Amino acid sequence: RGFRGCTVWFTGLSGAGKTSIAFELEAFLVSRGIPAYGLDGDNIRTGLNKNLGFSKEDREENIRRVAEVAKLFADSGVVSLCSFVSPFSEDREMARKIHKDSDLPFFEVFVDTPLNVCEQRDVKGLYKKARQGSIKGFTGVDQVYEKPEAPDLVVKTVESTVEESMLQVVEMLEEQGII
Ligand code: GGZ
Repeated sequence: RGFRGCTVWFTGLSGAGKTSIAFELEAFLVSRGIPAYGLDGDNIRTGLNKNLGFSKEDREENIRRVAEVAKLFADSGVVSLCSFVSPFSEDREMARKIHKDSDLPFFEVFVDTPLNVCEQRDVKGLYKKARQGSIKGFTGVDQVYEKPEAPDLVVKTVESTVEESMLQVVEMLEEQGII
C-alpha cells in the first residue's frame, strides 16, 4: 500500500486541541511507515517566524510562510500536519490555494472546541492574561475567530478523545486515497 504527500491543516482556538491531535496522528502515521511531520506555533514562531506577532497582517504572513513550507513537505511525499489558530478565512483559503496551484492535496480540519471549554482548560494561562488585558488581540477574547464554512472535516473534542479525533482524520485520509 502506498501513500501520497499532502497537508492537513488544523484550525481552531488556542487550547482547542489541534497540536495534540496532530502529534498523535504524526506518531500513528510514522509507526506505519508513513512520513509525517507536525508544524505549529511552538516550532515555527520560535524560528522561521520569530519576527511575527499576532496582528491581522502578521497572522497572514505567518500562515503564508507556513503554507509554503507545508507545500514543500507535501511535495516531498510527507504528510504535513499544520496546527495554527489561523482565525481568518481568507488566510486559510490562501493556504489552500498555495497547495492547489501545485496540485497538492490540502485538507482543512476544524477542531471545533467551544471558547468556554478552551478557556476553562486554559493550559497555558493565556486566556486569563487576555481577560486581564495583559495580552492584547487574543483570538476569541478581543480578536475574531472566523469559523470555517466548508471544512473537509470537523472534530469535536468535547465529544471525542484525542485518539478518536485522530482516527477520524485517518479515516478521511483513507477515503481520500492519501494513505
Ligand atoms: C492567539 C496567541 C496569541 C494571540 C499568543 N492570539 O495555545 P497556544 O498559545 O500554544 O496557541 C496560540 C498560539 C497561536 O499561534 P498561531 O501561529 O497558531 O496563530 S495564527 O495562526 O493566528 O497566526 C497561543 C499563542 O500562540 N498566542 N498570543 N494574541 N494565540
